[in-house]
Amino acid sequence: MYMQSPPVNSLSLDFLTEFCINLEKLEMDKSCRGLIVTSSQPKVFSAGLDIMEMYGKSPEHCGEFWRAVQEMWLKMYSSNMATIAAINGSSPAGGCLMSMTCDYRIMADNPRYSIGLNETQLGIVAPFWFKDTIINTVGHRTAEMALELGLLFSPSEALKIGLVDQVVPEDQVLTTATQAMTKWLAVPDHARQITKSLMRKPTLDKLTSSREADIQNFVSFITKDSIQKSLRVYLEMLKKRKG
Ligand code: CO8
Repeated sequence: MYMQSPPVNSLSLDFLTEFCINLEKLEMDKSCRGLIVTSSQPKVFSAGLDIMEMYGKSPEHCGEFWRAVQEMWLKMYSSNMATIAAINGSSPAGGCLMSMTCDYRIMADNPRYSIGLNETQLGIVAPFWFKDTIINTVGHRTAEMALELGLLFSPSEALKIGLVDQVVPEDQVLTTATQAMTKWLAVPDHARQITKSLMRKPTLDKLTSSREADIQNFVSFITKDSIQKSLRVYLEMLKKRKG
């Protein structure tokens, strides 16, 4: 699946809705056993959640948006398909989350690209299921430090802490992903799927059983004046950096 939402594949409500519809189609297609997610945008895998969906929006809109973010995570993290993220560009915050929902991550070896959960740098807090996902990926201590400091890692640093599984030259990301997929698909589907569920179900169940409360938490947090101010400052910084 190629993500194609210029300029930076930010995860807007529309984008997430379409992403989930396509994912569901593939999930129901019994002939599709594996999914490689990549970006057709140069330099960026995904810039994470679309900040404009959280800035200056009504509580109702924020709630609808957050439900779509939850849905993407739930569908990806529980997918029956073998999933590989071919990370051919930067992947901050929600982009990092999306890649962590996959079974395997391959990143382009370009020191200008970065990946990580940088939420605290924006003055916002990654919710418990973002935290659980990164703990499941890199372990508790590394996750704690990465989350508190809002660290973005270069590909080689990400490889070192296990945030990605392989770093390869930029032009080999997709071919390497295809080779890796062969390995994942060599395992009988039912055995791989049940094992994946054993590993991930407790984490998935936590959100499934508290979706509404999580939406309420998000809405009351993100609509606070102080948080809106942090988002404004961050957006201005993004524009300034560009200039
Ligand atoms: N949302 C909306 N717009 C964005 C975003 C975004 N996440 N990222 C970039 N843009 C915009 C820029 O403002 C710019 O807009 P314009 O053209 O109008 O000036 C345009 O996209 C292009 O951006 P850049 O010029 O910066 O593009 P580059 O190729 O130079 O850089 C990067 C690409 C590295 C992706 C860079 O844009 C970047 O660092 N973006 C910010 C990434 C980020 O911090 N995302 C965090 C989003 S929050 C999240 O995902 C989890 C939130 C959890 C919520 C918890 C609350 C309780």
